[in-house]
Amino acid sequence: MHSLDVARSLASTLAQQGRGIATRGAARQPAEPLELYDMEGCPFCRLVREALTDLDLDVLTYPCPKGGDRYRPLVEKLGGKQLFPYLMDPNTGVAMYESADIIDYLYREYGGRPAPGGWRLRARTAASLAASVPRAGHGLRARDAAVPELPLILYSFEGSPFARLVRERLCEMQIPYLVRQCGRDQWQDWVLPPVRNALEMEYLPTQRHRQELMARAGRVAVPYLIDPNNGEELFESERILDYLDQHYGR
Ligand SMILES: N[C@@H](CCC(=O)N[C@@H](CS)C(=O)NCC(=O)O)C(=O)O
Repeated sequence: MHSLDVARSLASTLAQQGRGIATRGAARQPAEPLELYDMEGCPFCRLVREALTDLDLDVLTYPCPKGGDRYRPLVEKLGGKQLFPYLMDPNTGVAMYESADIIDYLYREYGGRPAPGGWRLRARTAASLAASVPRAGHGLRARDAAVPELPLILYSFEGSPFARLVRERLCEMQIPYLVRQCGRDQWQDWVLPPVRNALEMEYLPTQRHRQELMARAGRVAVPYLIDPNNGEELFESERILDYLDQHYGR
């Protein structure tokens, strides 16, 4: 069952046509993490998350699935409607709807370069819509769950088929989490961890959170979840999903 989910998530990644995997970094990092009110299965939110991976910007994600009652009312109070994505930047006080405007803002404010051409193209939105299809509604609807006191921390990058499964569950459970971006920035990052191990390849990550993960956990694999509420830390999407169900599911 889990492997079928992974295969369907991989189909999503393929529909993204390579976006949301590599990072080219930001010209400057925000002092406070950006805040994104998001639905994992929403094609417009996906475009914003792809830009965040490209820019290597961490983001505090507040899941707003359909039927969710935790963060949706706040967005309506602040911006006047329940429409997602909605970005809040505590560093500048800027808050906005509309994926294309958010992407322009992120590149202008932090990228030090204009948003790559094409973010506004219909073809790009269509590809993002196509990426939602294999996941058949996952990461869109709320399910009953407890809310942790502190947001969880997830080492992830947008295009990871394994991390997507975890983000979907966090979204459905309306559990806030801080994404530590682990986009690939050198060819060695493209060699999957089991292959790296089998080849006994020396792997020296250069991306900041990959380095952090190596120092912290002894290896680099995404997703990696830290639960600051009880000190639990774990690799492996299937284990992480079980953990979330056991600790926060109702
Ligand atoms: N033009 C907007 C479209 C956003 C949009 O339509 N988002 C949908 C989800 S995919 C939404 O928020 N629907 C309202 C809801 O789910 O309550 C953008 O690009 O950000």
